[in-house]
Amino acid sequence: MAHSPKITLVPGDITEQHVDAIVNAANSSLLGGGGVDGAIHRRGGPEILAECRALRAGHYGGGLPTGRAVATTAGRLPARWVVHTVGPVWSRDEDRSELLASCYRESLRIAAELGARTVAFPAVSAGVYGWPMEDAARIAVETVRSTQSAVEEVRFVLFDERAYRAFAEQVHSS
Ligand code: AR6
Repeated sequence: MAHSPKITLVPGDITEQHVDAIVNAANSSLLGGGGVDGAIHRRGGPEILAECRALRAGHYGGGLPTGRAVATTAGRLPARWVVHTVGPVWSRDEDRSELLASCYRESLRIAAELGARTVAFPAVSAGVYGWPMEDAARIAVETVRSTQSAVEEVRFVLFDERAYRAFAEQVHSS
């Protein structure tokens, strides 16, 4: 039965999480980058990139659009799958919140299709893509809370103290 997943917060590194699926804050090329994307490919090994390349050669020739998600193996990581999603670059002039919410909804949809029950997310768009952390945390928590899913647990894995505090504030204040 579908409910809204239980939310947990964990400080640390998403590549170390023993969950069914971890979400990667990728870019539309799917071919790697810095931040959490770099860490996932480094720790997960070349199998992940090989599947990403195959996706680019096939269905995603033009890249993965912002707000969408796609899964690959997790290679050597302790998870079973990596769900790659592309967050929006933060803009002062344009409200792109719906695209960021879509990253969480689409990642949960893809994870549930695979049969994942536990899914770990980083703070998508809140690093290189410049999204203010408090607002990124609000959108992440609100979106998961308003999504019905077969996924039972969403674990936000927060890499630094500031991110952890922002997510804790959202979870406990609303
Ligand atoms: N575990 C958990 N969180 C992490 C980790 C980690 N190992 N490493 C970084 N973070 P970012 P974005 C945090 O920049 O803003 C890449 O180059 C980080 O502190 O990884 O969506 C892609 O290829 C921040 O809070 O993702 C894209 O080009 C959060 O994860 C672009 O960056 C997201 O930061 C995507 O930028």
